[in-house]
Amino acid sequence: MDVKIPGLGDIDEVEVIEICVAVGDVLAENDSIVVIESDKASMDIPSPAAGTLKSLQVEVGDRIGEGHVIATLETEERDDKEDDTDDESDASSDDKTNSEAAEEDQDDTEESSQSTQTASSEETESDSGESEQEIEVLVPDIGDASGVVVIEIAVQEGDVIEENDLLVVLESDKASMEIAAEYAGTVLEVAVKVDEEVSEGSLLARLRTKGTSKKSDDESSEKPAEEKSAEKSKSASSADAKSESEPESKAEAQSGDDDKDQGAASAKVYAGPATRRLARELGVDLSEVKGTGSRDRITKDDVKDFVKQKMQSTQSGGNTGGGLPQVAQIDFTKFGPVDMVPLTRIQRRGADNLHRSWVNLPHVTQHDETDITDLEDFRQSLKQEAERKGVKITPLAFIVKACCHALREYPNFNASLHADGEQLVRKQYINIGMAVDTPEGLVVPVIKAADEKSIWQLSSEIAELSDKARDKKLAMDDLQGGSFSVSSLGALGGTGFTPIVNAPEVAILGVSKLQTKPVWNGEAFVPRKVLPLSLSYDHRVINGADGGRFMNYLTSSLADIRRLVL
Ligand code: CAO
Repeated sequence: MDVKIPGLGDIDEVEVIEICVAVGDVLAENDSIVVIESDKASMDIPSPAAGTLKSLQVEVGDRIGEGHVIATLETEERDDKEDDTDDESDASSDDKTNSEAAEEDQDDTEESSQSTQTASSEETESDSGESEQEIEVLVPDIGDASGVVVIEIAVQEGDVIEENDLLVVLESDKASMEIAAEYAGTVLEVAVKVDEEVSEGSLLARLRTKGTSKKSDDESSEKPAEEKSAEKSKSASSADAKSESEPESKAEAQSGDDDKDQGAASAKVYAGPATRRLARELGVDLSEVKGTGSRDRITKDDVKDFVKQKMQSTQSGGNTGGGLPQVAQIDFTKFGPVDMVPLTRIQRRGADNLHRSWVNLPHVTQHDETDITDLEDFRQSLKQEAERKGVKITPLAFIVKACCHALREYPNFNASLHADGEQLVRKQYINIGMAVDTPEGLVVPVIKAADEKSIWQLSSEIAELSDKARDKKLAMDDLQGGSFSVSSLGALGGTGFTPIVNAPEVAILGVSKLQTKPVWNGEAFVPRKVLPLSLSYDHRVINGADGGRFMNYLTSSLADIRRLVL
């Protein structure tokens, strides 16, 4: 099937400005093949059917007219027909149908372009003696396009505009078109909104003009009235891609209020409709994209490259707009032999989570110590009973229990900052995440409803979850729903560390190794078992005084565990 340039209305020649496909590509119906541009509009030429691109008959820069064959497509329908050698005539009639369709397109365009109109009220004379006219700017001939949407409005009511100033930009499936003012004057009304769907003849705006445009004056001296009216309409509503490519146009050069400037700025972007559509879908601001097409036109590939670059710089922790400098990539083999050890999936995911938390949350860590001599005496006294029950009881169960009490007392620690940054989501449940060191990396299973569990239950659940974590038997549910976390390095050592908050939680308690220390009791130094604690929190939610209060509550609960039954 030959793909041809469809009817172009009153345009004789267009330039091929972008080739969107390559020979051999498998195309879906309506995939863009090329983008053409006239002095009035740029337009995608879509594939009329699904198929494989057999050849391309044009290059960027070619100037071609209506009916020109731009590509040959092998459609599935055609394949079937080629298999059936008796049916060659069907294949040629297929082509004929295509060219007939193009002719029909052209007929439609010509017919509707004649019906384009700009209605005007009667001419009046202003106080200064100058003639004034009220002009209605209507959507012009938009060919067979459907679903034409207003994508930009460059003026607002009361604006004083010059001839050729941009008024609105429309976009259909096939083209974007700029509607410019034919006359200098004042905007009386903008009758549409961004994203509104319009069709041929819809009212876009009303203008009060001062006299007639220079162009119309010139034309009026040589053309009959009806012709003048039709051409005036076309001009006022011209799909003027020229102003996309020529930033010196009046609309763009004009300075004025902010809205207007914004409209003009976006009009400066030189890109075709498919590119604009893609940019909108991906949330890309085209004014940030550098065009590599002819005359710096932004192509679809430019938009994709822009997104790719953004993604890569985010993933590599590069300059993401947050001003984070990239860590230098160094070839360490220059300094000696190295081993490359792949990270486990858990390590990679953990690294992502920790990095995300670290860069997004302003962390503060507060350190304190608590005397858990009595707690330890009590724990030791439970050992035999624990053995009978088959439960190993460590300080961690008491620490989790004390945290639950502190979280009830200070609910802001058992919360998350809402995505809108304006609300705190306080959780009524208390689920404690527990950092577990496994050969595969760090995992954080969650003790659900920890506040409702006894020391025995907490002890057995801590052991059960850490065994499951090390045996890789945790279910998804075991890893979800935490509202506060505890990370205990007590069995390993250390006097304090900075745990990273497990966002979107807002706080985490780090536990280091208890040590027997001499503690002054008012009369003498006595040996006491002292446990170091480190509380990290999201400073957007919790301030230092809150942190201090939470820590005091926690240390006094652990120092005298009778408080946990209060
Ligand atoms: N001080 C001194 N001894 C401690 C202690 C502390 N703070 N906490 C625990 N211990 C003791 C225990 O009592 C136990 O001794 P006994 O066998 O004599 O009773 C021993 O250390 C081993 O305890 P454990 O580690 O088996 O059990 P736990 O309940 O203390 O901790 C778990 C369980 C899963 C938290 C732990 O095994 C673990 O994996 N910790 C590492 C967490 C981690 O990697 N955090 C860093 C994350 S990055 O922020």
